[in-house]
Amino acid sequence: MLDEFIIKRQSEFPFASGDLSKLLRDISLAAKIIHREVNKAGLVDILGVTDNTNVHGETVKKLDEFANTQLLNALQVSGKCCGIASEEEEDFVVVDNEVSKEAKYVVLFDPLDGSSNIDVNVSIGTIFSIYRRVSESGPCRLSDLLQKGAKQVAAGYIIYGSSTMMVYSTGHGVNGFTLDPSIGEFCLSHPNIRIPEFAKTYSINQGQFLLLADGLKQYINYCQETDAATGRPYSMRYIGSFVADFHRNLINGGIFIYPASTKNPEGKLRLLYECNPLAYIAEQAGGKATTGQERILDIEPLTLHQRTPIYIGSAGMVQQAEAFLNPTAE
Ligand code: AHM
Ligand code: MG
Repeated sequence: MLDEFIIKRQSEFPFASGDLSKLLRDISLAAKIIHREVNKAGLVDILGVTDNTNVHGETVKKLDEFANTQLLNALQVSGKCCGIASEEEEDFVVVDNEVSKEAKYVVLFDPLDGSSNIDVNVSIGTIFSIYRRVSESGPCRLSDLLQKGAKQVAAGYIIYGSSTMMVYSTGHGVNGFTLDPSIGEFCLSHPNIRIPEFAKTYSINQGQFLLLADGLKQYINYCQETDAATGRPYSMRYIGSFVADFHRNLINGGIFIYPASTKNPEGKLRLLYECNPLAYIAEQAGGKATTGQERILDIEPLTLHQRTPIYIGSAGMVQQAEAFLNPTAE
C-alpha cells in the first residue's frame, strides 16, 4: 500500500520529520477524490446539467477547476507546506495559517493536464513537484517557488487512465502504485521503474512538422526511415496528454518531444508544473530530459508560468535527437 510504503521509506532516513511523507499522502488523497470525479465525468450530461448548474442546483465546475480546488484545499490544511503554485492560478498562494507556521516545503502542480482530452474519455493526469523552501522564515516568497528542478525533493504524477496510478520519486528511484477502487488504496504495482535506454516509439505533434527546425525535421525523417539494424521505422504514438504520453514511454521506452516551433518559440509546456517534475522522474528512472540543448533540471526559472521546449524519455533516444539538433556539437 502507498501509505505503508511512504512510512517505510521515511523510517529509512533517521532524521526525517515525516513532513514530506505527510505531503505525499495528502496529494494521494486529493488524487483519489479527483479520480472519483474523472471517472464519472461522462455522466454529467445524463444527470441533467444546464448552464453549468446540476440537478441539485449546484454550480458544476469544470474538472480542471475541481482538481485545482481539491489540491489547494488538501495542501492548505496539511500544515506541511508554506506556498503553492498551480498552473491554474496566476499568482502563487501563500499558506499562512496556524498549522503551517513551521512548514518548510512548497508544492507546485498542474492539477489536470491534457485538458483537451477531459471531455472525450482519454487519459489525463495530475503532475506535482515539491521543494524545500529557501527563505528562512515568514511567509513564503516567490524565490521559494522559483528554484531549478534539480532542487526538487520529490515529484510525481497521477494518471487517470484505464486504471489510476500514482508514480513518484523522492530521489531514490521511481515507484508506481495502482489504485484498487474496491478498497480505495494505491497498491505498489510497479516497483523500481527503469526506462529502457532505447526503444521504437517517438511522440510528437507531427501536424506541426512544417513549423519545426530543420534538425528536428531530419530527426523525424530518421525515425521514419527503414533500417532493420535499429528497428526503424519507429512507431509514432501521441495522445496529447503529456502525462499519458510520458507514462507509456516510461514503461515501454521512447522519446516524447514538445519542441520550439515557429508557432511556439518557447515550446508549449510549462517548466515548473509539467517539465521539471517529469524530468525528475525520467532521470530517476535512468532516462534523460533536455531542451535539446541543456538539461531541463538545470534551468533557473525566471517566472512561474514560463515554458520550455522538452525532449524527454529513453536516454539513448534523447541523445540521438540532440545530435540532429546540434550537428556540430561534440
Ligand atoms: P494543457 O495544460 O492545456 O492540458 O496543455 C498541455 C498539453 C499536454 O498535456 C500535451 O502534451 C500538449 O498539451 C499537447 O499539445 P498539442 O495539442 O499542441 O500537441
Ligand atoms: Mg498542463
